[in-house]
Amino acid sequence: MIKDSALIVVDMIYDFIDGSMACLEADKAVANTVAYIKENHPYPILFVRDHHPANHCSFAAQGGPWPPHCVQGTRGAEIHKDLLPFVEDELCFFKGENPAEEQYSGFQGINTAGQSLQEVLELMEVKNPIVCGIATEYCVRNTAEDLLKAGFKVTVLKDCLAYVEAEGHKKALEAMQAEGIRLV
Ligand code: VGL
Ligand code: ZN
Repeated sequence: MIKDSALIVVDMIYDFIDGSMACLEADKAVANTVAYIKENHPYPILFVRDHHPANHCSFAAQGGPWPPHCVQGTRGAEIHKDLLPFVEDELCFFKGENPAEEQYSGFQGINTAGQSLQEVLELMEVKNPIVCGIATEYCVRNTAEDLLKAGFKVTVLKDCLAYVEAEGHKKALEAMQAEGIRLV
């Protein structure tokens, strides 16, 4: 395990795994994340959760690009059961709750105590966050880039990612690497 680190698991949520926005390689990404956690005992483990109201602006009915997904109170908004043993409520950060705003990045996600992911990382003196999750092209990339901009040294676990499109996944990985995000 890397010193001063934390694992940030992004949107390993049913709608991105087997639901309305099922992503490629999602089962593998979840299994590899569980294996990574068991082998490395990363601490802390933070979870980002896409968590939309039913009328969210990113849904097609409102003119957005996506089918309804991760709607608050539905199974599709829940974290995969294999990860639940590692979830602590105060380390879950919700995003996309404002109906009028798209929010791909988990960086400004908020826990139920009202603390942001950024704030909690700083409180825990995390310097070297490790990111995995779904989808590479959207939430993973935006979260990793926001961390980098804020001065964190960022690592992405490339075998623990799922994606909307193979080509977009590949391009996002190349872009992140060129920006200084470490891929392992
Ligand atoms: C995401 C599309 C819509 C993501 C969230 O987490 O990558 N993508 N909402
Ligand atoms: Zn969303």
